[in-house]
Amino acid sequence: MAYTVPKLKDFSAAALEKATKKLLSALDEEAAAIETEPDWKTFRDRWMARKDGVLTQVNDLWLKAAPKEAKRHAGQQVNEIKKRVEQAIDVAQNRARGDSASRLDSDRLDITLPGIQRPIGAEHPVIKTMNEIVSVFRNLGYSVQEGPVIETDYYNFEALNFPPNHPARDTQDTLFIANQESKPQRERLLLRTHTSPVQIRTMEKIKPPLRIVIPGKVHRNDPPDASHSPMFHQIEGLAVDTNITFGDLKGTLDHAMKALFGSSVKTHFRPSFFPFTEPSAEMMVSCFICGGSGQRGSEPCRPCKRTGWIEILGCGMVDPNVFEFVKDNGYDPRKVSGFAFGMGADRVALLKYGVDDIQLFFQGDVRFLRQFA
Ligand code: 2NM
Repeated sequence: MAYTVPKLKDFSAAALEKATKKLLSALDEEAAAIETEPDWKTFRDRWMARKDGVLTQVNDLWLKAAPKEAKRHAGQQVNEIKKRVEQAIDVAQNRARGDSASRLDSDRLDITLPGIQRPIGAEHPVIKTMNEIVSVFRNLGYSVQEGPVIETDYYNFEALNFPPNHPARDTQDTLFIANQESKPQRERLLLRTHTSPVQIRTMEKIKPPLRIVIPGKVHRNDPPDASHSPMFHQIEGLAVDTNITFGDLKGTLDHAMKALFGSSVKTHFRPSFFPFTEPSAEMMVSCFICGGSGQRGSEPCRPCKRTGWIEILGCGMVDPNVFEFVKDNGYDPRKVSGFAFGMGADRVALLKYGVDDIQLFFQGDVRFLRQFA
């Protein structure tokens, strides 16, 4: 007859111990009879089921029902029982598994079959482009820094000279994390709209002179089309030292473009505006598709729209207001100066590979991606 948990009338130590002994011998007997996994599952559920398992019943009938003066001893017994039941279930499981495995080993495992080959994949064209750009700057002595994609308002805007409520913030359609209204504005979280917050984080950590590049994912609330994606990739660079000039900026970026697109490309700078640089510029490279002529044979050159120039990045001299936020780490705007630049890695990849739709980079279609392997 299967064991059932008795109600106790007598909660004395002797009576409890007698009842425990009886329960444990039933446990051992049932455990010894287990041979297969289904046996074991039934056994486990009979003893452990939260609703009406033997342990639950023991807890209700022997511990909860015990009078105050017997509680302590009943508790110890119930704990001991619980430990023994868990052990018995473990041991029985190992036996049930071992038995079924040894019966089936020869059927289910043929060690002479070849293994399953898993394709190892290849570098994504955008990552490949980022690595190439990074390596150009590493060769100039720049180091690589990374930082969080979820940023605070302070690092993404305020410390970069976008003051609260300043209209410059409207030019970057920011994705905010919801339900942050109870925090002070500078602590509110958002998806970084550029990798510039990492420039601030790095200047807080490392004293000048500094030469860094920052590759990474950024987000903006732009509707997707052939040239926009709400998630895209940026590479920014920053050089800070005594006496860094706009000439250093031009020489560095001109060299980088020649390394990336070929030694015959030319660069051209025209005035622009960014909140964190003054003066600011957009840099064009001569079109490496048509060689700057604007024509491909008798056809107009598409990538440069017949202008012979392609806009490739934004840059400028770091605004002294930005240095003010990290002045205490040696970035006194009266002593140091610097240049910074930022470019879209996806856009560079589109141009480099002659792809006409940025969405192709993010749809994960292997027929597209394997062409870059
Ligand atoms: C750009 C264009 C111009 C830039 C400036 C800074 C910092 F933190 F140093 F002020 N980081 N990045 C910058 C300047 C970025 O991207 C189009």
